[in-house]
Amino acid sequence: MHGLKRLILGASAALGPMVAWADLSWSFPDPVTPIAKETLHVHNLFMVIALSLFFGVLALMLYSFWKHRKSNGHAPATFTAPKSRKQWFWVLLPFAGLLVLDYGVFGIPAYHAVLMYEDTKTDADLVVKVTGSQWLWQYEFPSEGVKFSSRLTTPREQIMNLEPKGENYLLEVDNPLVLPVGKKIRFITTSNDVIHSWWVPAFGVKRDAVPGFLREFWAKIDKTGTYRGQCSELCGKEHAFMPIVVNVVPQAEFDAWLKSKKTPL
Ligand SMILES: [Cu+2]
Repeated sequence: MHGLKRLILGASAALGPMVAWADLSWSFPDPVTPIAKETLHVHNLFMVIALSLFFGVLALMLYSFWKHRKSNGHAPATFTAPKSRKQWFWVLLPFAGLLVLDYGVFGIPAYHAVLMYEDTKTDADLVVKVTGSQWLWQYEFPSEGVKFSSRLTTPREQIMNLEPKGENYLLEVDNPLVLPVGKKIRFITTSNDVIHSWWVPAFGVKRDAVPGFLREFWAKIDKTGTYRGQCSELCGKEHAFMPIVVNVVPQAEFDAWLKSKKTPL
């Protein structure tokens, strides 16, 4: 069989099952905030461009190897550097192309996404303070005087493999954070002890909770539902056991929940 043909057949045999296996649970969760949508868009754009470049260059190289092979009468070149204008042009063209890609095609959307991520100062409808603690999360609505903690409820038996694991294994808590849908929420995060990190993938936000510092991020969640996340900064032996659960509900339901949290039991 011909070398190139064999190579193409081999590559498609290797990639074919991968495409069939590409199950969406390996992909990103559905984005529900402007930041999550923006970062997913940026990711997809970059991937398409980077993969096209990769396969384009690879195809050009393979074609060149095959076309200029020794058995076809080709001898190695003797020059060591470009000399003519035409050679310099072909040397500098990819370099210029990469500069445009990096600073323009990739740089501008990436810059826009970072600016958006940091836009916490203006027009927030609600402020939530998130405090990481070994090994639970504390949530506070400072202007409402509401404060509570949120702990893992997965039974130890499931963790020790004595019982079958539940549907939301290690992603379930006693007191989920409740937030209103469609409102700009400003989060302020800090920690009581070591560095933790508050991360809900569907919101597209992940921010370290650093002791002695206040850090910020924001989310405007478009869809009601239950969203789950985890501490994503190694914070000690129970790092895996401090999940995040957020119930996003309509404003009226949120108001009722907040009122019930204010009432002393
Ligand atoms: Cu932690």
